[in-house]
Amino acid sequence: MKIDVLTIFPEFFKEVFDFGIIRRARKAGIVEINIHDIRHFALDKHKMTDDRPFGGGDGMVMKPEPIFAAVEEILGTVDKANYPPGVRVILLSPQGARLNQVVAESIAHEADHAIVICGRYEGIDERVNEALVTDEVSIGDYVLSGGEPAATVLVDAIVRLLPNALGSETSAVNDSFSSGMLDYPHYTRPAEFRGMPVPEVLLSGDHAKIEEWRKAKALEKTLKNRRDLLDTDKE
Ligand code: 9D3
Repeated sequence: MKIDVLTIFPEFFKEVFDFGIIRRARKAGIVEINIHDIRHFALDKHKMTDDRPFGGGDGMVMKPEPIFAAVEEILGTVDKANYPPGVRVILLSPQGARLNQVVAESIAHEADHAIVICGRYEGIDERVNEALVTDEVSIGDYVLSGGEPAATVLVDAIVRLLPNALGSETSAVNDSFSSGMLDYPHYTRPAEFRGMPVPEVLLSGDHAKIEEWRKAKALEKTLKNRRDLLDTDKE
């Protein structure tokens, strides 16, 4: 899979994709991640990427021309109807559909080329959305300063789902949200730490009882922290 990130802060991504699963996936050729400076595609001599909003109001809006130019150079077209199959142009915006595991899976499994556009300022000229974007995505209901931190989250969620990205020691099958339930609590040595013992059942060697305990604890935690995951008709 190829992922191209468009940003006015390319430095933001200097090291963030250089660790763990993403680093290994890049080294193994499972994913190629390129960061592009939107300013590089600005047309005017001052390399302006933003301008004042038509209709008035506070703040600045990202201009369409540099983003169209970037997508045209990367894809060879700005005609959404004729994008090659497997192309997704993803706009990260507070107005997007909320990212979840199903969205991440649909991108990881159906796309071989993702262009990720990071917004800044108050927003992006809506013609970018209309003409270029296939998926408008938010990572949740809180305010970020821009799309860049959201892009790191999206890329991470996608890359770890690519075939062979998770070495043999890890598995995506048991992940929270795949099961619709949060994970059970984990413990390692020492068996007693600062007066806090590990639950005795985990030391018992009784695997049926351990399984039962883990299911109960997962349910308990889900009820406490994420009641919404247990609702029968979600979203
Ligand atoms: C005043 C209205 N605000 C929109 C809700 C303005 C505004 C806030 C934050 C405009 C842009 C931003 C920057 N955020 C993102 O670009 C963003 C984001 C987010 O803020 N939360 C969750 N997901 C995302 S994805 C991109």
